[in-house]
Amino acid sequence: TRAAVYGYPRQGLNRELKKAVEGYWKGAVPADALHATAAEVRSENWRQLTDAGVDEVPTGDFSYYDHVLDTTVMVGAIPDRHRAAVATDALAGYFAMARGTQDVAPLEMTKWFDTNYHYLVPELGPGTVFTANSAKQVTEYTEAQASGLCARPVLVGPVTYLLLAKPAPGAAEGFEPLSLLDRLLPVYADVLADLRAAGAQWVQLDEPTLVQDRTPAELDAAAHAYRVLGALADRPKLLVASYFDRLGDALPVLAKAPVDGLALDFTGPGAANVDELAAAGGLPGKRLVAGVVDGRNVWINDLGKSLATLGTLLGLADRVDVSASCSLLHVPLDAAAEKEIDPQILRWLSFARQKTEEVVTLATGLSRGTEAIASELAANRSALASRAHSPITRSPEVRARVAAVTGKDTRRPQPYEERVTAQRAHLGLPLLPVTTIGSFPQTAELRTARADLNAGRIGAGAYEQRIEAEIREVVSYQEKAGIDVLVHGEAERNDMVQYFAEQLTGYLATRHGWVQSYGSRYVRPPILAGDISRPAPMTVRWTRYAQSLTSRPVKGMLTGPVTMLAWSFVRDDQPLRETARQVALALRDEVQDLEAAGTHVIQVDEPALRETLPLRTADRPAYLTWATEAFRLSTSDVRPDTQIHTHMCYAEFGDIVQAITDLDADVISLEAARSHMQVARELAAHGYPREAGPGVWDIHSPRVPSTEEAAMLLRTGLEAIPADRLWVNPDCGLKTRGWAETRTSLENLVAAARTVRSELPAS
Ligand code: THG
Ligand code: ZN
Repeated sequence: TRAAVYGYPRQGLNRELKKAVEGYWKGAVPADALHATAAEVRSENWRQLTDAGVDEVPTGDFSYYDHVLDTTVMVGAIPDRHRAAVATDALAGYFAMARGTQDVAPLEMTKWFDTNYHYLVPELGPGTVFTANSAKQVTEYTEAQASGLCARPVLVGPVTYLLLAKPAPGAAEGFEPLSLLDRLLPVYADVLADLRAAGAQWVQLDEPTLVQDRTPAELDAAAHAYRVLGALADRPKLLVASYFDRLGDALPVLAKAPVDGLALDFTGPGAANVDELAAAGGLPGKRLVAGVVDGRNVWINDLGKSLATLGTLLGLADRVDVSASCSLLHVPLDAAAEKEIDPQILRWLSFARQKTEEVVTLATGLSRGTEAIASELAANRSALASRAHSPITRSPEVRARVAAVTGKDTRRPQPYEERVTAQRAHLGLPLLPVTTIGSFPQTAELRTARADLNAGRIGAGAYEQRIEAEIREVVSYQEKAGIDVLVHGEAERNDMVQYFAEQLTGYLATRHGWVQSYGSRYVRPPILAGDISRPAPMTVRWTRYAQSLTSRPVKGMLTGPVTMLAWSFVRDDQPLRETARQVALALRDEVQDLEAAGTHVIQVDEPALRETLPLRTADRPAYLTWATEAFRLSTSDVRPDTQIHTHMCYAEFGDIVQAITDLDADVISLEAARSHMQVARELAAHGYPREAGPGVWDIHSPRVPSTEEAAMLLRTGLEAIPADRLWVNPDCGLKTRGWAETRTSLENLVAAARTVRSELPAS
């Protein structure tokens, strides 16, 4: 029995890689120095893994930006517009594909399954010519081998690579990247041969797209791919890995394929793989790598339970090895670095380093018997018991309150038709009212003030004065600009999820718990560790202050329960629905307090509603039911004339329009500028019965929209949404934009609203 890992965090102990990469972009770090930093991170990672006792370390999982982009380079699928840059300077060209340049657009970025990692979408067309470029894979393998390690290169598998791709610009309607499989397989064959020549015994091919619903044709393609690769004469042994869910119909396909091993996820919904594997007749003659340690959450493993699973699996395969369920890329590096977390709670937590140790312990237990790991098992049982019985995870008050929730608590008492009349009378807004999503530019001074507060260089009083000064500026600017529904600008928040987490009991913040979000950008997701309650109001002070400065309505700004869960590490000891209800009740109290403080417009953002959608369609209705219910639980206890807004970003709403309707918000603002009001049409097509503000300014780009351009978008919007239901707003919050472009853009938005209002027939 061997202990294996598929991937490890890439940033280094102190995010050295981020600093080197961003330094290289600025011209401050030469390419050589960047390469040297990268090599140090890799060798430190391998050292940690081998010190912990891992028998097979991964190579090729490391990346300067993204491993799917690395695969695009490996197979030579460079989009035409980037070819010249890549030919001139491979490293600069690589980053040009990731980030774009003045002249050339980057590859599109999207979420890696249902994680918070984002990958760069390959663009493939009928004319794509694949060529093998195994240099990165071979170099990293050779590097590990030279350190005397047993290494296993990890590649994105060919089927997954094609299924993650989108048709290149100009590809014919209906073109499917998967149709390129027979052209891609020879390139994989070349890479496998190169790795074999370099000495690799095993190579791992990751096929996580096979855990999603796949058509029979796609399953045939997978069978074909592994028939072809399996039949190669000169190849390493092939381990086909899947993760994030059960394999379902793909399991018998891979079990029958002429490959040497499968790696399966046995955590969460992947637990169903045990029965599916048994039903498929097991893996006679093959190696099974069992992902029994959850690779994407931060809780310690139940070692006894995992050993039982492993024991069952021993009867189903020729040989069983142990691993985490997926790459450890999705968890922070080291829980031991969190000196500020209560040691009683810290023993419940397991980050990449600790998960590696768990994998090794389980492999030892499986091969040498539980006596060999007796002390680890005892410590594990004690930590699990402490978590199960802690007052932190079991608050009788919170539990009683959640248990008392009834359907009535999740419905606004008045139908929408009554509310809209009361709200219009109360707010007295013009047609096409102008608002923003909530945040205003986070200036360097604000960030300095927050850093000064955290370092104790300034006191809370001085910090609060600084925030109030910023609010005064933001409010007076919005009045002058002619905006109708104002915001306070969120100067006091850095990451909104972190901001709320810090104020809720039961939530933990980490100090070093960085996880890669995309490229050089990282987040520190807070941890939903215990039962959630709100000891005191969280936002009322700032919203009330802003409202005291103006007679126009100021929106209260909150983050919704689904997004709070999606951008945190969630509890694994109760259903998500339960955690969502706890968070929703805390937000419900905040909504109440905002209303009592005179706030008549309250926005509860759910940018993550779409991205948390389960991978398999069969699991989606249950998710959407609890998700929309949690939103309503937080927003339904308000007067009819209090207007509830919500906001969502990163488009693709088509499949959740019904869920958006089920939120029962009065107004929704959506990202739309880049999809040219496609969103407005989608809402209209589904008969969305509420007010909506499809964004008319793409805030993800530094371009300032002209008045005429914004007016055109509004006119298009009016074709789908009637004038008395259309709002005017940017796509998203403005915190990443500068003040200069924000001023011009918002003034253009107000001018566009005035122009288009004047074109409306008098009613
Ligand atoms: N908050 C949280 N999770 C998120 C988002 C968020 N996940 C999805 C999406 N938004 C990810 N987007 C970003 C955008 C910017 C950054 C990270 C993720 C970013 N990070 C800073 C960096 O790496 O330099 C660090 C920020 C910090 O100091 O906290 O810029 O909005 N929770
Ligand atoms: Zn947004």
